[in-house]
This record gives sequence, structure tokens and C-alpha cells, in this order.
Amino acid sequence: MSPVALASSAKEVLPPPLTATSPPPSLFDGTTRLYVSYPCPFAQRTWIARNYKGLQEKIKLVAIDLGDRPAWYKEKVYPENVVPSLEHKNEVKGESLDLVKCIDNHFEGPPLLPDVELKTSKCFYI
Ligand SMILES: N[C@@H](CCC(=O)N[C@@H](CS)C(=O)NCC(=O)O)C(=O)O
Repeated sequence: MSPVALASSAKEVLPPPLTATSPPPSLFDGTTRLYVSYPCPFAQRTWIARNYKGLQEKIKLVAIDLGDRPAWYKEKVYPENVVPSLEHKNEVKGESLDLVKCIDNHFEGPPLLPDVELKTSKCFYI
């Protein structure tokens, strides 16, 4: 089994979803964060992309409780107030399909998409 496959198969302890009373993480401190809601299928596709590429150590998962959402998520992280979003290099972007392309294009690990897809993706962080 390759190192990436091993890393991907290691059991990850999932952080508990943050609620209205949870303080925000130390935003824009250089940490790359993927904001998700565990039951959200749009978030799940980005989460799967992250895991497939073995990026559990490089992209920190931040779970949000959408039913009891912290106000700081809209105010300080992602004004669209939906998940998923990706905080990376002092920017926050969303839209799950774009994020899958960005994760594929800008991080190590086995490619998810053919080259043609990567080259035509309008990605940020460049
Ligand atoms: N087009 C977006 C859809 C994201 C979306 O609709 N996420 C839902 C959760 S599954 C959300 O955050 N809804 C906000 C809300 O419930 O207020 C994407 O693909 O990322």
C-alpha cells in the first residue's frame, strides 16, 4: 500500500461540530481549513477529495452545526453562510465542485481529475 493510501486509511478523530456558542478557530493564521457540515453532501465531496489525496494533516476539518450555526461563520469566514468553504492563504472560497478542483490542483496527492479539467478550472490561490 502506498504512503498516501496508508495515510488516507488511518482513522481520523473527527472534531465535534461547532455551534453558536463555540469560539472561532484562530482565523487566517496560515492554517488551511475545510469548513463542512458532516451530513451535507456538497461538503462531503470536498471532504472525500481531501481524504483521497491524503491531506488530513494539511487541511484541517472544521465542522459546523448548521442548525445552531456560529454567527462568526457568516461574519468572519464565509458571508455566503453555506458549507463547504475552504480557508487557504488568507482567502476563503466555496462551491464544492470548484473546491474539489482547487484541492486537486494546489495540493499534493494522487490526481482526482484529468489534466484537461485542471487546466480549465478557474481556481483561486494562484
Ligand atoms: N452549491 C453549493 C451548495 C452548498 C449548500 O447548499 N450547502 C448547504 C448544506 S448541504 C448549506 O450550507 N446550506 C445553508 C443553510 O442550511 O442555511 C456547493 O456545491 O457547495
